[in-house]
Amino acid sequence: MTDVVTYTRHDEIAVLRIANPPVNALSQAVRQGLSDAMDRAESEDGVKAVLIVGDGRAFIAGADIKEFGKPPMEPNLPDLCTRIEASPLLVVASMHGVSLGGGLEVALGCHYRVAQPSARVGLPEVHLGILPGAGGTQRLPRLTGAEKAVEAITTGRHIKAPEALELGIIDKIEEGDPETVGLAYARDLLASNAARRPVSEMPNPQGIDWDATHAALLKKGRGQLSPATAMRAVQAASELPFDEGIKRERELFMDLMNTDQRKGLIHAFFNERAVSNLPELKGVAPRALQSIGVIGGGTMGAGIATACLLSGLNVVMIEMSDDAAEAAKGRIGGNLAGALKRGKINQEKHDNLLSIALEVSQNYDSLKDVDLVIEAVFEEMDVKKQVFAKLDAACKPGCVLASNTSYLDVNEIAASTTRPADVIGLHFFSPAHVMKLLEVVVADQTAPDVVATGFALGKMLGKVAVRAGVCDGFIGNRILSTYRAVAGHMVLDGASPFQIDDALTDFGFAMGPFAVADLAGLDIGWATRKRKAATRHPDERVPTYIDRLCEQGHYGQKTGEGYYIYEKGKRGGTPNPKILELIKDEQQTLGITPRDFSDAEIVRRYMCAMVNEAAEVVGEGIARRPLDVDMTLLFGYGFPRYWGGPMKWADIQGLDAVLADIERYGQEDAWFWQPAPLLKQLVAEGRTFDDLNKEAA
Ligand code: HSC
Repeated sequence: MTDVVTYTRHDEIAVLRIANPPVNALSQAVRQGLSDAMDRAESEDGVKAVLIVGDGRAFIAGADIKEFGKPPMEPNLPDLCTRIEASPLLVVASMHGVSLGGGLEVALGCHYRVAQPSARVGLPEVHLGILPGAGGTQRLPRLTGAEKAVEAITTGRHIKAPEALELGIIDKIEEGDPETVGLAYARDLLASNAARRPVSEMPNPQGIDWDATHAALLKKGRGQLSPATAMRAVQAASELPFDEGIKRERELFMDLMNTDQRKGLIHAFFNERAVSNLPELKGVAPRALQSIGVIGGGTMGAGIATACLLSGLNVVMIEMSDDAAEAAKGRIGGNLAGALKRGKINQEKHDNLLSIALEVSQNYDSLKDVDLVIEAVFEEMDVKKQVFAKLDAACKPGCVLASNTSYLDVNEIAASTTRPADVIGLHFFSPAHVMKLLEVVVADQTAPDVVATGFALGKMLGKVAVRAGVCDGFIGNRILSTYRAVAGHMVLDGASPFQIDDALTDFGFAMGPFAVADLAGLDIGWATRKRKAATRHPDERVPTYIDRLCEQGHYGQKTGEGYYIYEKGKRGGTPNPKILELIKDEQQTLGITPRDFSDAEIVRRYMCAMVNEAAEVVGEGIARRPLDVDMTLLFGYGFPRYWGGPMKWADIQGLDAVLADIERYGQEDAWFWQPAPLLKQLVAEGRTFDDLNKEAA
């Protein structure tokens, strides 16, 4: 027996308790412990039933993800589930907290399942790029039917106990200590002479239209393989005897295990958690946070206020006039109505948030008691400085003064106050109550506990907070401007914006760069180009064909015309033929003979530009670790999660191959394609970005 599984006798019942904190993952020691304990229960006189329970906060959260990619160790999980199910004893699972992945599969290997009312179950393996590989795809559909199993397995969603009961996944809900509840249930079953009930012996579920479902899943997954592959395993449950179905599940599981997508998704899983673990913040307590000031009630300010309200913080919003205050209240009200509609809050909470937790004022004195204030006014340094001078005068000592600037110099903003140590950048992404990313921008003099407070706020709001240093655009927007630029270069050289958007959505991006530009408003890029024109390097290639469209008052989605034409009532747009004409004119003016691009070349150039700039950002310390870049792009820029982020993508391609391509592109445009020193160094040393992540851990 191992330490992580204990065995105790309660008359006729042997209790197997798993204690492998924090979430009872099924490590080799746990699997061995369960297997040994089953042997012991079966060999001891008088044992008639086995009860499996978990210690701490969960029954079992699944296979131990840290073991993936390492040589397999016996006993393997599918065999363990089969072994439990084949026991001549009556086997019961008493589930609390979460029973996920292999955890639910162990429970499905038991003959009966009782759960706490608050318990949740699920098979979330597809989010890790794999499928339930310990019989889940074969046993679950025998209980729920194929359609419900496909839905549960391909979404990986957590199912609450009442629904799990309705679906037949569990047999009973009972509140109380899980061991006490499980023992009582096992005793009842023994008293009523209940038979062993192996799910594998239940009839095959009826089939559904497998091919149509497979096609729909591929489309919905935007290139992600695991949901559609998992569906094929459920199909096997419907069409094959149990043992053959298990074999098919194993084959499909191994296929997925060997994919880059599995590596990318597991990288995302661990680093989504690691990103907020900053060595410099160990032992640094954040300042108290109860009430938040928000300056400016536009889309961004209203989104920030909504996020704070929904997380239980009081909000004081400052606006400049009665009309602006009313409009701000309206925006927040609209956001909260959305939360009400989606069932995130009830009517009473909605009303209280608007009438009690929110105060909209035109007077900075109303901020005197707030703990942290976030400025979300017009993106202009002078305007920001004026606001910070007022905040400096109005806010109490120790109040954190934050700017939501997306690219301005936070050091300069901080220097305009008498308390630069209290000043920080908190860069939200629009809509701020929806988007998960928060860049915590640390200026030269920002105090450590102010940084810790930025991360604490991120956690309270359910955001993925990433530490960034000060530079134009911080981590995300700085990298964005580089890969956006290479898309422009490819248009000048012959790829159409529509081909580029399609190639990148096929790669897995939520949207291509030109559709994004339409959404953001073409006037924004136009203004930036005008502002930067005077200081632009002579070798920098900047397409200006789109300015002709802006001059005619077409700014993208908001005016109905941009790269695409948008018809009222229709989702998405259709390519605007004018664009190709404008591009042709510019190519002629510049003397460019357009050439063909393959989709693969488009993706490669786009990704190489992204990785090269990201390596600069890490090399300069703007991002501390490559994983900070990966999480920024995943949670703020629609980067496909199954690639893990641009740095993980580069590691998977091989950094030497990425560098070689950058150097080759540099033969055409030496100004743009300058290999980042960090990239060159890693290639010379034979190391990867992930090595840097590990060294920083
Ligand atoms: C699986 O089960 C595969 C099987 O179907 C088949 C295998 C067959 C193999 C066949 C071979 C022939 N493992 O999230 P938190 C850590 S795949 C290891 O902050 P919360 C986590 O990293 C698995 N570690 O807490 C963190 O560590 P840190 C399917 C795991 O309360 C700590 O626990 N299961 C782990 O917000 C706390 O986590 C899943 O996908 C695991 N399985 O959420 C479930 N799970 O403190 C994944 C967690 O060092 N887990 N950790 O940072 C979750 O969804 C969430 O962690 C919970 C807890 C909801 C469990």
